[in-house]
Amino acid sequence: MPTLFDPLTAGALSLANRVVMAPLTRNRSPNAIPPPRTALYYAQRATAGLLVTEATAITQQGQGYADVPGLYAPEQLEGWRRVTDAVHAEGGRIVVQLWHVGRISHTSLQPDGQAPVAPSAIAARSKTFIHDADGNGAFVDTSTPRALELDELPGIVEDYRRAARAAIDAGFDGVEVHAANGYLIDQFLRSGSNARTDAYGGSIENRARFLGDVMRAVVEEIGGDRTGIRISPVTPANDAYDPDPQPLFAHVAEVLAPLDLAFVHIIEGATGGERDYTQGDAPFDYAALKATYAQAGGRGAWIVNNDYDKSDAEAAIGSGHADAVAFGRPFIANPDLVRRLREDAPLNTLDQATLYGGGDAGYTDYPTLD
Ligand code: 8OZ
Repeated sequence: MPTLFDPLTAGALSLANRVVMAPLTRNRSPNAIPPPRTALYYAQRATAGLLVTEATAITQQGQGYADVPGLYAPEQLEGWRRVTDAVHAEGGRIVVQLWHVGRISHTSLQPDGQAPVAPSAIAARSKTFIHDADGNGAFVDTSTPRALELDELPGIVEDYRRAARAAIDAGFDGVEVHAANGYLIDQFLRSGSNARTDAYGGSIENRARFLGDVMRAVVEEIGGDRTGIRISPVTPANDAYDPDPQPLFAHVAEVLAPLDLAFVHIIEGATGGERDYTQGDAPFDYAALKATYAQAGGRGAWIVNNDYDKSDAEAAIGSGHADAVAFGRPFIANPDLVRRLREDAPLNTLDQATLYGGGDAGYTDYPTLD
């Protein structure tokens, strides 16, 4: 029976252990360019079996928050090259999370101050973080989006493809497509945000079509064995809602299965909250989802996430519930989390005040055991 500290092959990625660093938004990339300190931050955490970067916008239209990084301008890619070089120098593996926020944005962040785009013109009851007219940080309501025209969708799929290619060119070992937490792909999936009457709305098959288009384009470009996906079947994050997630995500599993992915990464329950949170009438059956994926021929590592501690993680891997476990907040405060878990060492506590925005404090200055 494997343990948390055994190696794992995930497609083309050979992981030294099964402790994954979850994607964590830190809002420390002014002008969407990861600064030099970001290379140090990820390199400090390179003993993780796999690092998944913070969500990274594939285009300016995909931006939804102040100071989050991008993957579409040369200076952004140079910033990421510093990161991948630093992580590889430490022997780590790193994939970038490809992000389009859809309606979770604000006109002030969009090209020419336009409305954000979404499957339908339904505003999210959600906040985002921007710089106001005086340059001060402010939490504001997300802007009402406009519905994407059918003929705009292939262009966004191409944006994902281009970003995947740029990621490999910048030295990443692969990509994780962000299909979770109420952002664009998830907005298409869930009926609460998708009221389309064309081939991308209505039935489960139609609502999952955009996800399939994006995943096939990325896989065609860089290979399934360097591609993963993150989903969150029941999270209410960013006003995500669907009354019947079990059949919806069973279909998603069937769409993903033929793509020979490196991994599927699942947020169980409410992102950053209760793991047993659910939407719909019954508790979500994650084992059934995994079984559907396997029966449909799905490959790669099954990574679970959300508030796991060492004993939960060992149990999940020992029972076959998962192949690897992603840790989020504990990795911010503990660069040497793998060693601390292995040695049952105490964990540093997270400083909430330095989570979003700022410089080195609460970013690169958390102590290791040495
Ligand atoms: C926290 C703050 C802003 C964005 C997600 C990318 O929830 C995020 C995010 C998290 O997936």
